[in-house]
Amino acid sequence: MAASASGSTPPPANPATADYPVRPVPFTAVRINGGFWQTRQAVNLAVTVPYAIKQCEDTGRLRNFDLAAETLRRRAAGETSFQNQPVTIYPFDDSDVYKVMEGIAYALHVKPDLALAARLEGWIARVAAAQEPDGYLYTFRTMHPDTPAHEWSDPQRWLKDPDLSHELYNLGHLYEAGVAHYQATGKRTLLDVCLRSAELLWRDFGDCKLRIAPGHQVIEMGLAKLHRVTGDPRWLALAKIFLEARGPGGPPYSQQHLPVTQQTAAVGHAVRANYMYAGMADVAALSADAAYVAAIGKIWDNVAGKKLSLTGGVGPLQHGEAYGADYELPNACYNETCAAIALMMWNNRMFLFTGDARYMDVLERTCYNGFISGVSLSGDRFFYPNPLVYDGVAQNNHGHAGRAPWFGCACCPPNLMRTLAALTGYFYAVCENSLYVNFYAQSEGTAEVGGVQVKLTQATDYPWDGRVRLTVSPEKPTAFTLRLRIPGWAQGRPVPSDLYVYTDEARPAWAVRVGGQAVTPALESGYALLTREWHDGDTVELDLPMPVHTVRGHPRIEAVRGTIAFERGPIVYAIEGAVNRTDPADLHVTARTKARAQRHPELLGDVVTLILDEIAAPEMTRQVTAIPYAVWNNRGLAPMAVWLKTEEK
Ligand code: FUB
Ligand code: ZN
Repeated sequence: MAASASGSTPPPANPATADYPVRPVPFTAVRINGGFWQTRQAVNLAVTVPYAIKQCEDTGRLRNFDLAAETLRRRAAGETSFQNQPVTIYPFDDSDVYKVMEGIAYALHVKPDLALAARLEGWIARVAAAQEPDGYLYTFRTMHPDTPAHEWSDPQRWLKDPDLSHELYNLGHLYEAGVAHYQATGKRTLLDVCLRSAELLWRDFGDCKLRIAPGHQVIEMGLAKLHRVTGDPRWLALAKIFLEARGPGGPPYSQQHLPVTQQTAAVGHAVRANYMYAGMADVAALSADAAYVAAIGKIWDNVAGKKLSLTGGVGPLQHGEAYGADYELPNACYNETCAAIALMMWNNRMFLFTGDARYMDVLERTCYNGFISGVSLSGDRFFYPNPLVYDGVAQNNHGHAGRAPWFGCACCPPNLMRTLAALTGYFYAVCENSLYVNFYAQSEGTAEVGGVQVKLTQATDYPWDGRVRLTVSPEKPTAFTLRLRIPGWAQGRPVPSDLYVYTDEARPAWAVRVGGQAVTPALESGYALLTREWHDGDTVELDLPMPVHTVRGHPRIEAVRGTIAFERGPIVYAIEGAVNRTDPADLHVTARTKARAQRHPELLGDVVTLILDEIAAPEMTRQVTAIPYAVWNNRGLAPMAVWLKTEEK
């Protein structure tokens, strides 16, 4: 298929129809217009997007594409031994450019910007110029074709992908960007690059039956998106080929130890793992493969029951950036930002399969804690690992103490940027005559239920206040079931397992009113069901009380024995040494400790803090202030802890 520089090629013909039973309301149909996520999204657009663009340009990530293009040009012109050297460290640096492009595409939807759109087209032209005539795209090899430019790649294409070449990983991110750009602009400039690349994959892996297991997953989700947007069954078949190529006998690090349908626990590199589970969900949804669903269901039970940090982070081991053994959840954990993002993707897909709120409960926990912790309030400083304890000095953030301006291995910042730009895609979903409300946030959106457009307006100060006023306005009176997620935390369960429990007795009841009248809806799979004929302007008021909870970990989590943590609503709290003039490691929660919530509009971008009275400190009892975990290290370096020792041993 020929590239279209003008972007005037007609749109793909047959978008795929078979898919998840529950369909997400696209992020483009929902707009955040106040509160917590508006602040974070505004900073993302105003600061993080241009910052990530500049980093890709200044660090040479984009230049690698020009160098590859130059090699192609000069060799085609007869300089047959011409080669360029990459100007960055890793062969997967191409993927950062693709993730930033995807984020820009989403950002253009949230806020149209002609200059940004033009800049993106300029980048696309540079990427397209680096693509070899047969569709191959991987700058480190193309610019330096005679011998490997990096020890991770082989003279032959694909052969080192099961190990570390990241050729297919880069393409997975390229495909996600190409689809996002096509959907944002209607232009095929990047999609055509993707399709030329996918045609090559089909020739090599489909027709020629080369079988290798991608060393770093994400190509599966990328191919599923290509399939969705084009309706071409080959892209789905390729995704399945790549999944079926895994195991037995390969390294657990990259989930190649067993065939995917025989895997029952989360192992190895957490980003690879979670991307694979999400990819399996996509392939299962698009091809009705029950064996995949059964496998990821068991793996999910293993993660939610034994491998999830309180902050919703996963992959605690620095060595291998990996999942640990059951209950191996150290506080000085790794919990890469990308692993949190991948976990959100996977949980969203589990929800779309089942319509069960527990997956959204995990997604929410990750989102408000171990995900958004990855970017500073200023939008230009980042965490790669997201530990639950910090000593105030360690250079544990890939060589930096505290939040870093960027990384040599820069997977996390652009991943965070693209996720935040499209966050509203998690808010609502539809299945037949049911409309699911998963996120509570000041916003307005439109969902289509049974062919009828339904406008949804939320007025709320969530996550600081659990009262939500939802106005439901169908374009004509329509009967359907509104499913309001009643978070596990509002039902006395921090997580959908026994991994963490609340130790306090506070269990205030949640309540719903429709048109001002109290109702007692049935609860099904974590949703309060409101079935009626809805009329323009109908109101639903949800009240999710937010007492301060104390949390204890499962006795088998060694690191948190004899400690407790504090939560309120979906927010996990941390004690930061700077304001409290002490190392949280020296503090003890006593039987007399009382916690109360206090709103601080002027602090840390507007937060609710917890005032903890009667905390035992060396030689005295005192008051300390806990802040939301996600905003720690926005005021300089200081020790931090989520889990505090209790007086009783
Ligand atoms: O290997 C590519 C990316 O770099 C991974 O997703 C991250 O964990 C980091 O290792
Ligand atoms: Zn990362």
